[in-house]
Amino acid sequence: MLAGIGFVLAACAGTLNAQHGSPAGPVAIDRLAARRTALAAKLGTGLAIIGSQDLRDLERDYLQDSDFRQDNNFFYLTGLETPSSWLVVRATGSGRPDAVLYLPPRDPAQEAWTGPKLGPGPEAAAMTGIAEVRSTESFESDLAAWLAGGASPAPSTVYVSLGAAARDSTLARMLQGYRGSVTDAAPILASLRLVKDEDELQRLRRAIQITGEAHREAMRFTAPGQYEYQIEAAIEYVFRAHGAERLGFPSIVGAGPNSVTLHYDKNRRQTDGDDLIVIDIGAEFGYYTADVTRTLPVAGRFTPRQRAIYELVLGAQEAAMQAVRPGITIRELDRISRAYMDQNSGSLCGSDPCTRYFIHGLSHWLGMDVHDVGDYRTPLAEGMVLTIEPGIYIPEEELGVRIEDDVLVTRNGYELLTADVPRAVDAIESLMQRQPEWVTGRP
Ligand SMILES: [Mn+2]
Repeated sequence: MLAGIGFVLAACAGTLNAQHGSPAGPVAIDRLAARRTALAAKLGTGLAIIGSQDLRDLERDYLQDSDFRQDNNFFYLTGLETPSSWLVVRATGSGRPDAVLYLPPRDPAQEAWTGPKLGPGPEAAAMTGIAEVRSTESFESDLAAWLAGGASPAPSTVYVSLGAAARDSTLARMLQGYRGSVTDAAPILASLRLVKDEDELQRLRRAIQITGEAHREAMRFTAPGQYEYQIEAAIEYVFRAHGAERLGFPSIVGAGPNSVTLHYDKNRRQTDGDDLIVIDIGAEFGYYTADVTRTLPVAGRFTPRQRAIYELVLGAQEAAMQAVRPGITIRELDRISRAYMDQNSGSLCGSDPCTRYFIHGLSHWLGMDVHDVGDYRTPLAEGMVLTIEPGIYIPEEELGVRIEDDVLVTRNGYELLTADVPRAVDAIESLMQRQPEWVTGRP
């Protein structure tokens, strides 16, 4: 880290955008335009204000691009990673919505530290398909004019997605004199994001592929005596080597007693040959995250007891998965999975079925957030992506099993996006006999 000498570099041309060179590439502008049109169609006579994220000040005064992640709603509608920006969208009744993008003016002194930033101008217009790009300096006066009506009728409702929470008071001040209603834009945006378009599916598929490769490496790599963090390191090496820019969530690598803690992510234990290890991981690629869990026998072979519990969980997962099709709800899938476990537990967990050890929900939506936005009462429809993840956790035996896969709802059923990550006992055991390919040696 350099010390703070106040020099100024002329900003270089080109590479004006934080996402320039992103392994995922830019979002196609026709996709972005279609998303804004879909949003406008839900606004009626309202107006939407969508804020971006601000830079994070992790190391006071030394801002770094790598700390920055754009707000999901702002990225969804603009494809931009520019901080401290606003998007305003309004329906016009003529098909094409009014959209105005506000970007901060460029700041050469700051750019000397954090690199060139996209500013207001034709380049931003070309990247987003939004013809009207202005400086954030005119945001407040423009907004006042819109709220007052100006050339067109005043909006009946203002829908707000803040992006950065810190701007709550600023926006509240700007909206002070406004006489219509102000409401949260989140439910509308969630309903749009729940059904993935082609660009989103491409990103999700890649995130899932990378996560699958990391799981296969973890199967080859894992051996007794390793620390959980060493397995975590092998996984995250594969993520980064494939261009994943972040973790979708902290990697959960929990062996033995830690396998029964649902969100254990300290990853400190030294593994033992008798352990099962629950590995729940997701690479983030181009703002979309995978979420895939496998449970392995650290020694490479399941004991008969571990195998019996594992296969019960697998059966409960299959039962739910086979039922995935448009029209069914997550609540119904959850019920199918528990009914399977009720009927197939035998005496594995004593006189009561093992279902009492299945202590979390079966599914969640997946997308830009690992627990993605969307109303859980919504019946499944083509283009939605969800996880299917039953589990059994028996603390008194230090025995936890979770199996989690990612499923795309299709017109007639589903596509298993995680099909190439071994799930059957034999497939896992045979891959565990192999040597690691990405990370050499077993520390
Ligand atoms: Mn999950």
